[in-house]
Amino acid sequence: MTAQTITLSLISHTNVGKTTLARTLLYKDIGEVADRAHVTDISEAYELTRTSKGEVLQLYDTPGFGDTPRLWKHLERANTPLLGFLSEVWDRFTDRPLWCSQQAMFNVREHADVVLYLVNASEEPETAGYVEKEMKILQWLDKPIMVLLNQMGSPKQSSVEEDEVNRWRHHFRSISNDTRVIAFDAFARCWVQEGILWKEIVELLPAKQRPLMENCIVSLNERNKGRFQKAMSHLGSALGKIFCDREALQGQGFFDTLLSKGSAEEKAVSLLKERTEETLRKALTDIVHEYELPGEAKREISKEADINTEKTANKSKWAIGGGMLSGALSGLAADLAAGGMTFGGGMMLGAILGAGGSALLASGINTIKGKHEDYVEWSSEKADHFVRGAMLYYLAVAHYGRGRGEWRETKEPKFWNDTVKRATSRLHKDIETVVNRTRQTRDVNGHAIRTILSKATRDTLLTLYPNASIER
Ligand SMILES: Nc1nc2c(ncn2[C@@H]2O[C@H](COP(=O)(O)OP(=O)(O)O)[C@@H](O)[C@H]2O)c(=O)[nH]1
Ligand SMILES: [Mg+2]
Repeated sequence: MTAQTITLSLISHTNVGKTTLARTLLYKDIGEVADRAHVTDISEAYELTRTSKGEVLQLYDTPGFGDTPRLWKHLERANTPLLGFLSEVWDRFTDRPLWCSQQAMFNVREHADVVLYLVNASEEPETAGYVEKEMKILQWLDKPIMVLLNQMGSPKQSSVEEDEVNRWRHHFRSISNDTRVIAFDAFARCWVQEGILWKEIVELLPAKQRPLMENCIVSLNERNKGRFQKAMSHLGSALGKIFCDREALQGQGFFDTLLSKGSAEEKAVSLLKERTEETLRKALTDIVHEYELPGEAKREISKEADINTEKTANKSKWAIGGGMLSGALSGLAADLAAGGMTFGGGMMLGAILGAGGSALLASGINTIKGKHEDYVEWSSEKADHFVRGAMLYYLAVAHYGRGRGEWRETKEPKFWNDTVKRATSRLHKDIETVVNRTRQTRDVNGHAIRTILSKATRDTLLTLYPNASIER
């Protein structure tokens, strides 16, 4: 360790989620994770960032405290509790809890500039008796302590989350008056929360180390900003491509329609939709990988969307006779939209493509009588449904801690939906204008859409995390 390094030590009771959180922060599969005690039995350092000047922020994943009542009794008996305990020899295999506790304490004493003490927030503060004793031990080691609440469950509205954090703050105040506590879930954390943690750490460090930490933060922010911009770029260009896409209507005889072979519009819509699905799926997989998550946007979800196409086709059949395809689609969309885009029965891609909330259906189709040919394209009128779907998907990926394993689509909290909807409603007219311009200028890379999508997403993240700051 050099003077150019700041060291954070992840400490907790065993099995709370240190290694999982380390993976989430490092965007790497380090160590071993399992739902049992003392899986990690030696401390290991990993680089969180290295600046161009060689300054390093490093994170130690450590073995957890174990058998805290016995450990505590042991410490109480000794005259100089820490020295006594740390100089004793514990067997790594036959007395794993005390060996691991000792390793964790060595690590803090020798290396830590700041201790990140992780707590399982799915327990009640009052019943997690080991917390108080472990905090006391850490206080003897005399390093600044930051408490992180892990296992918070799925993301919550900021006011609800704040109430929960306050309960723990209150509890920690009885141990030490100035303990800092923030929510930091290993499974469902968002990268913007990292900024909140780094700011807290600056304040905990001695003044002479702060400039070094500030430089490391610049480097960490660059990485997060880069990922955000790339994700917006993948989604923006997908939307650009989708809105510039059109499918020509092929001529069709009266008997084809009579024999239910499908109208020219239906065929064209189906082809357009297929390409749209593929474009979206690819962009969604790209953002999953941008966040260094294993896995991809799955095919099955597209199948789910296909079922809806089926329904659409049936529903629209009578209307096509009257030459009102887009009207039929919008009518159905209105029914679906009335319930809002809930994720009750659907998955993320499904939400964009048709299941549950139906952005595609809601977006509607324009049948255009062109100069040379007739064609269908997505209507710009409700383009914000697409934008909303893309934002919801982005939120899901940005909250998917890598420690959780391979990317899977999950039901997402309803308040995201409401927050995203508010952000896109405010920009409704602008989105429509941008989409129309995208078409006129054949902006297939979606530059203009990306700008408005980034704005709406940034606004949403700041609504979800009012304490965060996001650089432009
Ligand atoms: N639900 C949930 N489970 C978690 C979270 N973090 C860790 N876990 C689980 O808790 C268990 C212990 O995790 P691990 O990282 O090995 O804990 P460690 O002993 O503190 O390093 C594993 O089964 C993890 O999947 C979290 O934020 N939420
Ligand atoms: Mg571990």
